[in-house]
Amino acid sequence: MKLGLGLYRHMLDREHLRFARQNGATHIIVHYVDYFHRGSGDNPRGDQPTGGVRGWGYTSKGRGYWTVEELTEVRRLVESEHLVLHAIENLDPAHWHDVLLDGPEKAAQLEAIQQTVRNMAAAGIPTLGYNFSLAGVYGRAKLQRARGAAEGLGLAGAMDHEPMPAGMVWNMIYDARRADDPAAPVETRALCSSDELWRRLGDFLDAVIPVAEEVGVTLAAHPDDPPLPQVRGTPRLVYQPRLYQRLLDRRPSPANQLEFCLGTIAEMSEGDPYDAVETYSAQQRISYLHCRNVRGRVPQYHETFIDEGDVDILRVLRILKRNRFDGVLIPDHTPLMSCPASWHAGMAFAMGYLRALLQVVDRESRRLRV
Ligand SMILES: [Mn+2]
Repeated sequence: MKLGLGLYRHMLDREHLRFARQNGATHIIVHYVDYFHRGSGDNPRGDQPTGGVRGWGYTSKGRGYWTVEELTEVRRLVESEHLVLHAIENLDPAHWHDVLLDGPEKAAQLEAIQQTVRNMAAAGIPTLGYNFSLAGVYGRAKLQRARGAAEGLGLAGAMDHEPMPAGMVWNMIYDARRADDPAAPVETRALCSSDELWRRLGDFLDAVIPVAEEVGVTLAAHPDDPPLPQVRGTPRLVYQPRLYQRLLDRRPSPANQLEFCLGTIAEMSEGDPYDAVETYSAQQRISYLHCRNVRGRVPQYHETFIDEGDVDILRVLRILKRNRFDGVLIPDHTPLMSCPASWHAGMAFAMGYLRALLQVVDRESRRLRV
């Protein structure tokens, strides 16, 4: 098991990479889509993206895929600080909105994603994390319920389910002209049935997994956060632990893996996080883990510091070790600490805790072997 740190795009610099190393990280996961860019003024840069009425802001198409040159530049930067780039996390909604929405550009966008996967292989980046979701990460409230009244995200019962405006998907605006028109309709292609969304996921896997297999890239699926069956009138795919199996079984392949989000799994109304870790790590289906803790389940939960929630992280790491999980763990997000560097302090605390527990399970397994 390897310890990593996730960095947002605006953190791609030497200072943040050194911060990762100083925390004991050997691996880096990069969010290459910028959630803190134009029009995302509600996303303060020192926190995880939270989002207001414009979601996580605007995104623009560019070439429609990521080039070998730009991806190589990211890998080289990470390696220049003696770290390994394990994954790019999340596709740009501007590159695949019609794959999610089954819109007119779907065929061209599936080809563009195939190109991105080939370019990742050429750039030496082994993993693509993605979240096949229409509404995306939406609707969580800021709550002061973590230890010491620290602010974290969660759900406190009812959520606003206002439909997405046309031009928005995955909680980002891909078509500003339509989304900013006060008279524009809602995104009707997002208001589909659950079966239809599974069909769209199947089309995506059928198009992308063979290319990923061929070039040696792994796709890793994040579950729906928050894990509710519907958000903003749109269906969701993986909102119970057992639905991860449905995603894997839809296209069995070594390239079809999971970006296993422990916090989201623990928030789900059914199932048990230890069983889920056991089930998917025993199948060798986990590429990397988001390690975060929570208290409660939907529709009443809040994110906590990593050592104070419902999940016994040591128990999770022992299961992973027993099943010979050899992927990467990263902290996911943390509550904000009361200091001038809230994000850094929260991450440093989570990294220190994870590093200590990793040393414990490593020593335990060595003792068992002698
Ligand atoms: Mn996560």
